[in-house]
Amino acid sequence: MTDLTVNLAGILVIGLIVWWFWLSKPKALQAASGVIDVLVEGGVYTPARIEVAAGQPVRLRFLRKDPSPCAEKVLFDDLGIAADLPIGQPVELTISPKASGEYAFTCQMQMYRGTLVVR
Ligand SMILES: [Cu+2]
Repeated sequence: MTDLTVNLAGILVIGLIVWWFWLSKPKALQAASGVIDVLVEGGVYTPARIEVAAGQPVRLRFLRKDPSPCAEKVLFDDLGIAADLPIGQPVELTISPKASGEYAFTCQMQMYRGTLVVR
């Protein structure tokens, strides 16, 4: 009986973590011009959804405040871009997406998740 309770509690916690990291909706949408600041803190990129125009280079400046090793890299898998993010030091990436579409950017464990929307 006690084991069952513990298991149920564990499942509940896992469910909350899944919801928080994978299912909660991105909060922000931002049109691009110049440099876009992306804050890396508290398990989310802010903004987590960034809209840019196709064929134009976009500069994203990541500022990591989260000391967790989870946040130490940002990866744009589909674009072949990866960068280390030192704590408290802005890291600027210039990205030139050619084709429109949605490009995910994540930490190396895919807990931080964002989307670059190219139109
Ligand atoms: Cu991570």
